[in-house]
Amino acid sequence: MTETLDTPEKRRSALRTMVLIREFENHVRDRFADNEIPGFVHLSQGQEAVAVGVCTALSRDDYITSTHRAHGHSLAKGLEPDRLLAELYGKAEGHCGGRGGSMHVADLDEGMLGAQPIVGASVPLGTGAGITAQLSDADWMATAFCGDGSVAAGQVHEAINLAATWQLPVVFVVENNQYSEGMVFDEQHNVEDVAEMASAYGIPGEIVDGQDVTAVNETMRAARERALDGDGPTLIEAKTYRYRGHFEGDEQPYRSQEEVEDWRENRDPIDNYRERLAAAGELTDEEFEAIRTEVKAVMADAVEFARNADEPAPEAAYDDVFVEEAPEIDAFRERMAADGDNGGVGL
Ligand SMILES: Cc1ncc(C[n+]2csc(CCOP(=O)(O)OP(=O)(O)O)c2C)c(N)n1
Ligand SMILES: [Mg+2]
Repeated sequence: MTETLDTPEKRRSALRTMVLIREFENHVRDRFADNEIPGFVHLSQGQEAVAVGVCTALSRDDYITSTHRAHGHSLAKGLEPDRLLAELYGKAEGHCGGRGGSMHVADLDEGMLGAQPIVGASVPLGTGAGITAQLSDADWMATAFCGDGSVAAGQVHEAINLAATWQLPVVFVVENNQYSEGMVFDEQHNVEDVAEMASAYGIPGEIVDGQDVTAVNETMRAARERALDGDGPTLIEAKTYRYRGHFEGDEQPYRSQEEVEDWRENRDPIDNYRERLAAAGELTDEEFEAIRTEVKAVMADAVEFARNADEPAPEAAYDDVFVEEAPEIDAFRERMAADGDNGGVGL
């Protein structure tokens, strides 16, 4: 990771990750339709270049925060498809022991701070990670993914404003897929581009073609460098499109299937990148088929893994809910008691 896509090998690897995300979500679509996966799922097919372009620009130590549409971000950041799928199945081997599912998956070791089903909540979480980075003089930064719908939520403005004012090492990536559930972008916003909003916080706002993995990677690398240099946040608006409904089962009365087909036919991030690599003489049809075959085998194994994984023990529902030991809080209590003042804090 932290890569410029500057060699054929790295470019093929980025293509493979996009194919993996597409294939992962094909399985989620089908297994959800079969009632094998509980809850709700939101697919990101069509948006793969944003996840991969951003995450190839990050180091393993950098953190991301995500939304209800988190499968692509999670895989691009390095979560393994078998454990991610097991999490969606609610199994003990999943990243959160099966307690999170699609909309709450997190893996701190891989720098995935969590999917947030509350629209907009990924943004203050990213700002919080930025505060930690700044206070601890860290050499990592945070990236908060959010959707175009989320920028109408108050907490998003508070969090970006704070990050800008304190020059935190955070990048805000708004995936503008033009819809917020069934609401079209211009029914919800009085600006043409989300990037315009950046001027309200005094930070750069960049618009990037979210169907072009190279462009996303370049924009993200520059923003990350700026963040790590102490120059504060950037707001990146990636123009993109989701092929599936808002959730699986959405009948999509708010858009035509011709519109969806047009994006699939003409602006597909995988097809376009594949064609670009082929035109540069870096990818034959056989090599692409080999990528697809390998990814299909990985996913067949992942499905088997998820299906056969153990159900969590009922008592595991209480794991990670309460803090067992909190030396910082104990020390704080003692300090307050010694001062004879609890500072109004009800501890
Ligand atoms: C605070 C809050 N309000 C409403 C919802 C219901 N809801 C879930 S996703 C969504 C739309 C989000 O749109 P956007 O931010 O553009 O993300 P996208 O679904 O397009 O990826 C809404 C309104 C919610 N989860 N949280
Ligand atoms: Mg949206």
